[in-house]
Amino acid sequence: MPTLTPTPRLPLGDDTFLLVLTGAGVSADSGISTFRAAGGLWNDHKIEDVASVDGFFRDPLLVWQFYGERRRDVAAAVPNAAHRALVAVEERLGDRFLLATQNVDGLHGRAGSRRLIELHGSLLRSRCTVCDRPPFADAGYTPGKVPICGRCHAAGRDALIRPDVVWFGELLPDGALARIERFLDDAAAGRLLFLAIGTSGLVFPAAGLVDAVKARGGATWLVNADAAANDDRFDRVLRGGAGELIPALCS
Ligand code: BV8
Repeated sequence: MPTLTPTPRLPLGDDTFLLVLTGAGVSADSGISTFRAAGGLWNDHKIEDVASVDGFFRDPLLVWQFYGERRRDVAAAVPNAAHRALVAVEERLGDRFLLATQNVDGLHGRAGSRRLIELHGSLLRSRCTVCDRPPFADAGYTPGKVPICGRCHAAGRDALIRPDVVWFGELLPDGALARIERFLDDAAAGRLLFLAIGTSGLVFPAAGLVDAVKARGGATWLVNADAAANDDRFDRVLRGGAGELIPALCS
C-alpha cells in the first residue's frame, strides 16, 4: 500500500507575500476544458487559427464559434473548491496577496477574488476591432453570426466585434505586468512566495513569472496534474488536482 504523503501546507506567515498564477487547470474541476490535454480546446483547432488576429480576420465565424461555445460552457460552470480556497487566502493576507490568471473564464471573479489580474482578458467581454468604444460586458453568442459594431455601422463603417481576450502576438492588458512588478517590489519587505496552479508553463510572459520570483529570492511552488514545461524552475512541485490539493495547501 503506497504511503500517502499528506499535502504540505503553504508556509503562510505574517510576513508572507503570496503571488498566485493560475491556468486552465484550476477550472478543470469546474468542467471547463483545458487547452492542451487530450480532447482539449486546441485539439480541434490550430492555435493560430482561433487565438490570433490573423486567424480571426481569416475566419471570424470559426473564431466566434470557438469563443461562443466556451461562453456557453462557462455560463453552465461554477467556481470550484480551488477558486474558493484562493478567495479565503486573499481575505487572510489582504494586500500581501495577488492573483494573476491566464484564464478568461471569469470563475475567479465569480468566486469572489478581488485582488485579481486577468492577464489574457475576459471571455465575458467584447470590443470593437475599429473604434475606441470601451470593451463591454457580453456573454452572448448567436451561432452562425459574426457581431458587428453598431456605432461604426451608424457612421457608415463596417467593423467586426471581437472577444476582449489577448491573442498570440498581442500585448497583455496595460499595466498588468507593471502591477505584478510593483507587488514583487513590495514583497521585499517580507517573504515572497509564488504558487502556480494548473498551467503547462508554455505561454509567455506568464510562464516567465517563476523566474522573476526566483530572481528576487522568492520560493516557488507548482500544483499541476501533469508535468509542466517549466517544472524544473520550481522549488516544490505537487502533482495532482487543484480542486483537491489547493484547499488542503491553503488551509
Ligand atoms: C506577448 C487567449 C508581446 C484567450 C491565450 C517569449 C518566448 C517564447 C514565445 C513568446 C515570448 N513572448 C511572447 C511569445 C509569443 C507568445 C507565446 O508565449 N507563445 C508560446 C505558445 C510559445 N506569447 C504571446 O503572444 C503573448 N503576447 O507576449 O506580447 C510579444 C508579442 C509578439 C512577439 C513577442 C512578444 C500573448 C499570450 C496570450 C495568448 N492567449 N489565450 C483564450 O483563448 O483563452 S493563451 C492560452 O494558453 C490560454 O489563454 C491559456 O491561458 C494559456 C496557457 O495555457 P494553460 O492555462 O497553461 O492551459 P494548458 O491546457 O496549456 O495547461 C493546463 C495545465 O493544467 C496542464 O499542464 C494540466 O496538466 C493541468 N491540469 C489539468 N487539470 C488539472 C490540472 N492541474 C491541476 N488540477 C487539475 N484538475
